[in-house]
Amino acid sequence: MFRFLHAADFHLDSAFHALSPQRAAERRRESRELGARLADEALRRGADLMLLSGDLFDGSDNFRETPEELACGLGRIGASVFVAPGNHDFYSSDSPYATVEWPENVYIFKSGQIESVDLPDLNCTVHGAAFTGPEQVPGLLTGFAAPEDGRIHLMTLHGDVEPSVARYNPITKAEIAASGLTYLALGHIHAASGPQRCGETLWAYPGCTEGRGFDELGDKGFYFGTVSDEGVVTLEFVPFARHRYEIMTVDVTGKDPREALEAALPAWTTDDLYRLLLTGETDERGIDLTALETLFSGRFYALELRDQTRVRQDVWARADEDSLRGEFLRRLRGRYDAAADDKERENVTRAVRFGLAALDHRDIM
Ligand SMILES: [Mn+2]
Repeated sequence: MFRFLHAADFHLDSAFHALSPQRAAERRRESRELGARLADEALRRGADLMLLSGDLFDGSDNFRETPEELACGLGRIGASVFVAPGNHDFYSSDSPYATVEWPENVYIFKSGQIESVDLPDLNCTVHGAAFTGPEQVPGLLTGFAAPEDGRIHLMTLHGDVEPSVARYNPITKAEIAASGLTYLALGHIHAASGPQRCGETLWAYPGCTEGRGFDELGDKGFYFGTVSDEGVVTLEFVPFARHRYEIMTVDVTGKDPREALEAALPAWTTDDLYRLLLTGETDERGIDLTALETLFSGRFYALELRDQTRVRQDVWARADEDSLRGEFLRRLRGRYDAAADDKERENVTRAVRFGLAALDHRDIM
């Protein structure tokens, strides 16, 4: 029996454009600690090998320290580490895989041909290949079949299973089924796939280790796997991200927005980045987003509030009045009813709020 850690898509040195410059710098700094954190985790769990399936770096113009610190962290593990470069960190003579000194236990696949490394102590062979450019159109797994030699056969690859467009190492399920592999450790897709089976081969995407935006929500991490002597693989997903992205919808109809938020939020959000969508109906004053942000922002790593509420129906009640207010409401009501979509209704709602505030000499929020 042996144990392995499978991770991918670190995208180190991502820019984090959507964050404040201070938060962005902090997250880039944190991301440089990933190698050390993974090493601690691999040592604590007694991993016998590590499979890293590409896109470890976001691009080719890294801070020099980033690959150096990753190399340093991985060197502490002692166990063998296998890296299959992907489309963002493809192998070339000026990539960090060539320019940084990697420790002896780290094996980097460098070519667009499958290479195989025997690990006799584990009765195992690890196969892999690299992207050598930003795209890899011929599938790297095409025609591959592991020898029937009684060994466990693992492979690490960056690639796209059954893609609609073949740009990033297209892999068919038939090829996986014909591969004879015990486990195919993939990278490229940023959501964890769960264990998948084609023929006798188990395969999975662990997803990215850290979400980078509101399109990468929830827990992110890696797979920790066990291979029995009979070649049965079990996978455990290990959440490992420092910060999670979450989108939450809070209906504030008939409630004080502050209380509605208090009731809806989980107890612990300090490390996480939240987008809170306020929905439902509000009175003509709407929601004071700035005040809410001041109240709540300290509870989050980063907070984004969006007002998607509609103005309550009774706001229109005085549309029959023979007054400036009545005239204003009648005109806006006409536009609201004729609005083609939600966006337009939202604009009319905003106009109603601003207009009524002006008529009542209230401050506009
Ligand atoms: Mn990729």
